Amino acid sequence: MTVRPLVILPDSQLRLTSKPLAGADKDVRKLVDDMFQTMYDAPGIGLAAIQIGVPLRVVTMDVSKRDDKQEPMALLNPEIVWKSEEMREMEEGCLSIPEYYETVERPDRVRLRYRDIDFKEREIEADGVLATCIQHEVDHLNGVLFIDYLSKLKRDRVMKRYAKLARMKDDEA
Ligand code: GNR
Ligand code: NI
Repeated sequence: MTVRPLVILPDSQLRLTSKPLAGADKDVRKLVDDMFQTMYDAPGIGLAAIQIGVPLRVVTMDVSKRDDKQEPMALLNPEIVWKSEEMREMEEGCLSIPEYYETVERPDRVRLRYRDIDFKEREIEADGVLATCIQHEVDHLNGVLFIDYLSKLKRDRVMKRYAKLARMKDDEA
């Protein structure tokens, strides 16, 4: 198990469409292990494989509260098959856009079809934080970021700030 470096905005890998898995072999298990390690280390409540530079449709998640038992979930080839008409607003953040938070409106509930770590097909219905997180992670698999739901003005401002931070880092190196 290894903590892997996170891909940060404005890295163009974040805009890739991730590829579906054909099965869950040893390499996929290793990827999922590294993703959990990286996600808990950050810490974050979800992680898409592209955030560690792997363009595969793999998501890890754990939305359990701090003092409760951990609830690790690994989702392979996740697909949202239903979204509620009702919407909810939540403040979102992203490990690939560190220390930036904004409110995003999304469907309040979703139904998700996915494969588990044994590649068995499963379906769950989610609401609350889990529903928000699922949508945020599935977006990553399609190259979509939560800042895409903000006004162009806000998004441009964020892009500029992170481009500048990346330049400052390059200058250090
Ligand atoms: O850790 C995370 N917290 C979070 C909070 C609100 C909505 C979505 C998220 S996901 C984020 C981790 C991340 O970037 N996943 O892709
Ligand atoms: Ni994210």
